[in-house]
Amino acid sequence: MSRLTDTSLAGLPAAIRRPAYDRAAAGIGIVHIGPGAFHRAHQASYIDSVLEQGGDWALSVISLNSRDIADALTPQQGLYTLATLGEKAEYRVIGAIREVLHAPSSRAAVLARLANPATRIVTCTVTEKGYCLNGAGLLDADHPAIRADLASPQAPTSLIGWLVEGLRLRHADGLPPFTVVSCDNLSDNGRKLGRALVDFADRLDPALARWIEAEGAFPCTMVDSITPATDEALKARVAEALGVADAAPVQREPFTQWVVEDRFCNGRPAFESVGVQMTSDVAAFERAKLRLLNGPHSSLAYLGLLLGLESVADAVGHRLLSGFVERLMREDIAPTVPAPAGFDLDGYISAILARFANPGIRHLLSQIAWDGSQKLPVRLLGTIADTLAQGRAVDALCLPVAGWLHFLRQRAQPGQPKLVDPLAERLLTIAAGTKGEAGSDVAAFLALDAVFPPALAADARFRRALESAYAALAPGDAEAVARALAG
Ligand code: CS2
Repeated sequence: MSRLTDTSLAGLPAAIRRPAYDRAAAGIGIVHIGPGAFHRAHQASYIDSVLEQGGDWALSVISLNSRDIADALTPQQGLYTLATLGEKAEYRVIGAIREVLHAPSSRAAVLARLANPATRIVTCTVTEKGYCLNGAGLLDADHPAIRADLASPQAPTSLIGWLVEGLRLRHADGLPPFTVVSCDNLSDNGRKLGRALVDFADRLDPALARWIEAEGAFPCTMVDSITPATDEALKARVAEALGVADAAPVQREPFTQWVVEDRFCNGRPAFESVGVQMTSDVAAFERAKLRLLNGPHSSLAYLGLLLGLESVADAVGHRLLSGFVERLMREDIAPTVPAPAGFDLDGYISAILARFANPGIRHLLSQIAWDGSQKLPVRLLGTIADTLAQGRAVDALCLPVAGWLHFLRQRAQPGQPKLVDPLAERLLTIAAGTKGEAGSDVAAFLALDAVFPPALAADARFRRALESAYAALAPGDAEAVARALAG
């Protein structure tokens, strides 16, 4: 079967949407770092729509580690298929990516792209761990990648190192900075990234840091679209629908949302004309999404895995688990979420539950369970701290946290799948030392201040509730888990 390329576009079945613009004429104006499935399913599809209206806003995408995406997309001239899976499947070939670079093997090209006057915006999706922040959300100067980049700033490896080196080159050339747009699930993502960049630059050259601070822009954003990882089944479906082979298709649900703080320092496309919500304050959207979608997602993942379930659809099909999570959303999480103006919180919750139940996608709980140490603080622990401050009980909210602890204990057993988490080694060491006794096990985990803020860990109400939840979720005993969920 031939491969998806510019020349195969014309022969695709008529129903397949494809770039309705001259790709070769669209200049690159945006660099994206981290072109994983989420970026290609979400942001790149908005940019594809932008390009339909004209303008030099095509994407150059840069992988910082793996070369898989570059290997898959380069022979396809950056083209790939987005499958939107709802009641029926729709396929769209996205043409927004004009250049694909693997940073470790194309250093000069990456720096030239970052320093190019036509580059006006740099966006990124590198997941929570890619920011190298500490528990307080500030640059972790002890992080090995940050230490290495501070020692050789002109040979960067981390997101922060690459961005600062790109900005330094622009400063030296008398160019304006690019706007840096974080598109990861972090609260206050733009502010945190901006602070980390200024802090890093300050350690090298205070004048550069002042310039970045004064001239740069770091808008906060909220991104949302459920995007299960690409698998062989998707590749087969896409090949069948298109009649050509695509080595890098992506899949997502029909729902997609991108809320962006309107704070750009070097121009931007007319995002609002392609469905992006531009606003002066993203915080309320961000909190609603992290707490009401991602928090429940992680809860379904850890509790669902304890029950032996595999996908989100399986988990919401489990009566006790879905009842528990819905109560958690409406009764425990919602009171800590100040709704953005004109926002119907109840409707938002119902819509999320319906999205979780989408039978068109198979989203693995094991995928959502990745990187718990990075996700739990923003998804659940902030809600717990706010609930305690409001003087309300945290028993239900502690159940998914306890679920994560049991998940870690399971992963520490011989023969279990590898734990995907940047703190895997420390987590598994703690988990391997636990004895199945709630008091001492919980104490051992709570001492991990990279995950549990010390003030929260020291709160006796939290500790007691977490101990009871931990004791209630007897591992391997699905009935005990069911009893705990029933409350
Ligand atoms: C999920 C998210 O994998 C996960 O942890 O919770 O990726 C989620 O699907 C997206 O944030 C939805 O926008």
